[in-house]
Amino acid sequence: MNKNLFIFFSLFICQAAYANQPTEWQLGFQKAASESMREIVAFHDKLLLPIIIAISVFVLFLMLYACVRFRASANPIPSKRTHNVAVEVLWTLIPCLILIVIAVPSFKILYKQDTIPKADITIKAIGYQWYWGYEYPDENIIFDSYMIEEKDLKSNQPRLLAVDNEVVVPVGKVIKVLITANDVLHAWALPAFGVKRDAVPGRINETWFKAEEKGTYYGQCSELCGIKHAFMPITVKVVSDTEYQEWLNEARIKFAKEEIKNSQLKLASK
Ligand SMILES: [Cu+2]
Repeated sequence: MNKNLFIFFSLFICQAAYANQPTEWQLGFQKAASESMREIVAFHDKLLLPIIIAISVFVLFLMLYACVRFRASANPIPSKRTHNVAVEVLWTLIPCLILIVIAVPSFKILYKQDTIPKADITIKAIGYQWYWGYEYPDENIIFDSYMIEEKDLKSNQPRLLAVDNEVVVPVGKVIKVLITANDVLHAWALPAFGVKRDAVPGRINETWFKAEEKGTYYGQCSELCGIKHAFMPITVKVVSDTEYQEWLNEARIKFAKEEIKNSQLKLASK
């Protein structure tokens, strides 16, 4: 009974803090971990939600009012009115004004997301059926990132979200992400950073984020790409500068690009 009550109430109560991944009975957004996402959440909570609620309440009131005021029993002779210029002007103008009020901050946020600041680190994400491949072009690092099967999960790893090779980035740095695909359309999305871009074969899309807190952040492919679309998650690990350098040192060897490995082998054999 208590559990049912909890579930019932949690449907209506907005939970204050989310992890960096979806949670059970979640209704709102994940906790924002970047400035862009904070702006998106504020735009939704402070502008869209009040407008949605006001319009819904107003329409409900109009429907109830019309049902009572113009019911058949109180109006034996129905009105024959068909037009009312004042009302028609109002119901055209007011929605236009509402749309303009929404458009201005919306475009502001969109343009801000679209303008990529000077990048500290560039990574490239390539969508494949059905996993993600990553490159750090400046570091000559390349690796694939597969979902971990349920039977192989460790206790702290979430189902359908954890991957074998995570993307590692330092905290507080501008990360530019180049996104493309090798076969069909995919989309690289990380809700906590407010990032989502289509991965299109033969084309490179760009986006960026600046993580504000250390932690592990989970996202998923967000463009229906085939039978295993649900099984190509995205994991980004945000770490401190020194931890990132340590990871880089290991990754440069472990995930070295083939041609570099070959050239090293050639050098070694000489
Ligand atoms: Cu997909």
